[in-house]
Amino acid sequence: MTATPSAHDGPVRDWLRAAARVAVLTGAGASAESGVPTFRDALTGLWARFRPEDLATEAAFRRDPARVWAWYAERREKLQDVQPNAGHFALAAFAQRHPGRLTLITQNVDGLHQRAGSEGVLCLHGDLFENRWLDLPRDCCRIDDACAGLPPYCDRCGNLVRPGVVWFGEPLPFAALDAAQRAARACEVMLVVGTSGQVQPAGGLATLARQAGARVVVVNPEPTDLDAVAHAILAGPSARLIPELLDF
Ligand code: BJW
Repeated sequence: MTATPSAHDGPVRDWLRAAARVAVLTGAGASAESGVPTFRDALTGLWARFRPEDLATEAAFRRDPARVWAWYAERREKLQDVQPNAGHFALAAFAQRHPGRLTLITQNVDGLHQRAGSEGVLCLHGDLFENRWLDLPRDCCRIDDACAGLPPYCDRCGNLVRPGVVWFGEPLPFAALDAAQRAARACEVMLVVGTSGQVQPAGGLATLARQAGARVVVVNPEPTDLDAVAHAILAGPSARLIPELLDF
């Protein structure tokens, strides 16, 4: 295993050039340089200020829907002011130059990959800008006609609208996870970008890729749970390293 601060040192660019199939798994760090807080950074991460069990579980929403709704509404608001960074754009541009070669898998719910122009992004943890019903919708539940409220609700049955993200203890969207697992098994190189690797089953994709024979490359300024799975670690920020890696 090699650990370097530059994409130009070491073999990673050669691996990428030779690979017919590349999978990229991104996490919150991929958006950090856009100004979006990560979850587990000790000082600025969301979980340094909030407890996930108070805000990112279905039980928390049922207990205090107004509080959870307000927290997500504030995050949506802040995201209106941020822009994709050079890492997001480099991934989108690479996919356009090399159709069919790159599968982009993200744990992020911020929509920045899509805003940078990436298509077919596999969103494992949903989309912060989508809404869905808390309980199985009945005939009366029409999301576009939900009554304004904090959160909005169905005025016939009282069903609540919730953010379309995946909370702890909830299953990931089957189609996205299935496609991500297939991409992990099929790729020759997997880039693991800006994730602590602590959350499952997303973090397990790197192990899956390695077991299937792929080179695994971690891009992250800090040590992660997935370093042990990696063939190479590029110890730096993704907005600098991803454009350097994918410049062909
Ligand atoms: C930079 C950088 C720069 C900074 N450049 N890098 C097996 C073992 C143990 C537990 C489990 C298990 N399987 C399942 C679990 C439970 C749980 C889990 O994993 N818990 C662990 C935390 C212990 N998993 C689940 O509950 C999942 N569901 C599930 O498994 O369901 C099973 C089921 C099946 C059938 C029926 C029912 C259930 C769901 C997980 C959902 C995660 N949701 C969240 C919130 C989304 C909504 C929201 O935004 O509020 O998703 S939690 C949060 O963590 C968010 C993220 O997507 C996710 C991952 O975080 P990420 O992206 O890695 O961020 P950080 O902050 O951890 O790391 C950032 C990194 O960036 C750091 O390394 C920095 O160094 C780096 N960085 N600047 C590059 N410039």
